[in-house]
Amino acid sequence: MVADFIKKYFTTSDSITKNWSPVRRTFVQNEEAENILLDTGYIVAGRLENSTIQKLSDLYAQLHNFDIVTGGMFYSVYSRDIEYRKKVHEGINELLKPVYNSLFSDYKVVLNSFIAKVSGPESEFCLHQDSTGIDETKYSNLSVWIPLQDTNMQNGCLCVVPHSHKMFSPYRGISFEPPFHNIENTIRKYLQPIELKRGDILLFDNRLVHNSGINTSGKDRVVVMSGVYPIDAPLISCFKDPESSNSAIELIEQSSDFLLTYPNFKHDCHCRPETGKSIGFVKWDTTQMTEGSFLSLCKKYHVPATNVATLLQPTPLQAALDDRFAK
Ligand SMILES: O=C(O)CCC(=O)C(=O)O
Repeated sequence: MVADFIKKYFTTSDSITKNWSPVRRTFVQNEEAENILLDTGYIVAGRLENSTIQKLSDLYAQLHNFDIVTGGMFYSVYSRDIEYRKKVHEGINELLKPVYNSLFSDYKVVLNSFIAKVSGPESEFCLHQDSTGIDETKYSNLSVWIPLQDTNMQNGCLCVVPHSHKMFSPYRGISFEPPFHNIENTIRKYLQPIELKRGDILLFDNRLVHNSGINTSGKDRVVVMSGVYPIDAPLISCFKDPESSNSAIELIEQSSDFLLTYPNFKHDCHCRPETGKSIGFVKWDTTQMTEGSFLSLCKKYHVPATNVATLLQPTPLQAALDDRFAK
């Protein structure tokens, strides 16, 4: 199937950009919500009951205790303790299954996780799009992001560039630089902070360019994040040889528990995954988008510049991540 698509669309890099656009999700029950997701890339789809928020907070407290003055981002999915990751996944699943059953149908949750932004100077999370996890020529997935306390600019709310899920590539991976690397300072000006109430259920297209700023609140900012896929969609990961700028992108099909069991999402994450089955290669134009092209896309989709860029200046941590891709 992937091979057919490659033949049909991937003859030149121009045809790729012209022909690809995000596919409508069939698993979101509310059509209007899916229209908004397809259009802007995010929507708040209700709020959890207080008792569920409390139980999620209790589960988090049972399993974690951070005491780090510099602050930082901690993802349960980065842990190499697979039993802990499964405990987090299953504990959250038990509490959120009824909620997800009311929002989605014919879906699967490939990952439930906690993300803690511990207050301190090293707690920024860099500007990025999430890696491809599905064949985006056939399907779209989404992320559910639920804060366990109100989120705002002080504690590092999520910030997104609306409509940016339509602007770049269906092939993204940690082993190759994103096509907006050279224009990050421009993109930052278009970040929209999404300030939420405790328990709000944010659905977002994880192709949106997003980040979250430093937590200066003095308290941990904790969220539950879930990855939701169409039930029949295989998981894939993308790998590109970092040594060769012209190399094709390899598509690797992974088992359905990949996000729960793969040990290297943080350690050695730039290496080719040791697991999975190679299902083909795509030649994708990975040249950098120009500032002019990005600004035209913002104009086309009516994305306004915001005033938050100055509050989200790259920190030393961001600079170190940027250096990784420096030419
Ligand atoms: O929770 C956050 O601050 C950022 C989460 C995020 O960007 C991600 O997991 O892709």
